[in-house]
Amino acid sequence: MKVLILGIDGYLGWPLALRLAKRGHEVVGIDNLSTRRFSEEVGSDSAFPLPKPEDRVKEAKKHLDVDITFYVGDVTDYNFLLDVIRRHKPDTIVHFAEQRSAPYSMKDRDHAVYTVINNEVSTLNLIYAVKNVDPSIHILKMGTMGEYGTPNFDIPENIYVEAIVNGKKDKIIVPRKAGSVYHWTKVHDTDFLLYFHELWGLTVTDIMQGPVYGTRTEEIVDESLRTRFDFDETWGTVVNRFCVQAILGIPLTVYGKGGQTRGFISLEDSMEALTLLLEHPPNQGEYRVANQFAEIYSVKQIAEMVKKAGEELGLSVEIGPLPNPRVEAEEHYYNPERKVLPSLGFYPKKNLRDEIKNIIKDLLPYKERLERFKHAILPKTKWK
Ligand code: USQ
Repeated sequence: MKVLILGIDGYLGWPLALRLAKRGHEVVGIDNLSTRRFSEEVGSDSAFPLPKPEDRVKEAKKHLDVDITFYVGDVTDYNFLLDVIRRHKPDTIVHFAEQRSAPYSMKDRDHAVYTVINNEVSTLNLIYAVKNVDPSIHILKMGTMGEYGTPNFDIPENIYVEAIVNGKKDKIIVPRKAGSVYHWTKVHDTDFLLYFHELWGLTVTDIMQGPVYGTRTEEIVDESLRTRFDFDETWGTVVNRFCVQAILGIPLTVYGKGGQTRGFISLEDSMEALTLLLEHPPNQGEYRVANQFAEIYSVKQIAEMVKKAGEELGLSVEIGPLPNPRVEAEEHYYNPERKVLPSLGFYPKKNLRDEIKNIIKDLLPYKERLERFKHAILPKTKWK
């Protein structure tokens, strides 16, 4: 299979490139390196120093004997995207090339507008490029469980659901209620993808993924192959942040009551799930939704697990609840359906409890580097 990964330099993009290349697929990627710049903008950096794109490709060749083509460029530049697709004729295009931070999108008007323009234009460019070059290309799009918010119903794994509105039954799109400008852009992506799928018969997998955690995948066999790892208030996600806080002796920043519940997945299992979805595409012209997570936990439960794991590794860890800088339900029902991935043979190989220890162990050698960016950890971005 030939796969084009939009966003190849990111937390998920790079390990997916390694995984697919190692499995014998031809891998081409595009990235505008924006997360590197944006993490600098908030006074932070990846916990693991990142090689330049050309060095990443060389290290992949050296350690895994794979050839990856990496273009530095912007997917919001339509002609550039079109050129790459025409040149490489991929069977599948993976779309990760979006601004993926909720806090970044909530900083102010400029950051909200940037997020909307980047995310919507990249998705529309992809849709039009696929239609113009080859409408049979499978689009695998990274969405988010956060499109739905935290409704009081079991989140289905379909695009449509039957509903009775004012006494009359109809098929409606599963209701969505996002909790940040970033999350709303993912809702709009789904709306566009569905609309153009129905108009032009595009083949789409829309993945609804929960927060990802972890440092390891099977292909990361050398420090030079590591994927970026963020832990600051803007780019870090909760599990990864708590592990760094445990190392630096910062009380774990549980926002509000800590009953916020999400479906988590390890980096390794995310790679496994993505590979299954890529290697088992939907039928031509089908729109497939996949809820991608492995275990459901509340933020409070995660903090307790990180505290326990940290203490077992000799760290002294406190939990320090903070007023919630976000506006979100802090106690709620959460029960998303998950059938598509298990039907393809997916079962999670990792669990949060064990992976927390691995994350801490992998980060401990970088403690001095983490100290340098300590000031970027406590939350400053407020939703209100
Ligand atoms: N949280 C804390 N303390 C922290 C950081 C986060 O209590 O120090 C809480 C948040 O308030 C939230 C939950 O943990 O309730 C998850 O926050 P997060 O920062 O780990 O994740 P989120 O902002 O939701 O976004 C991340 C990724 C995003 C992806 C999403 C999946 O950045 O790209 O779409 O996870 S989901 O959460 O299912 O929407």
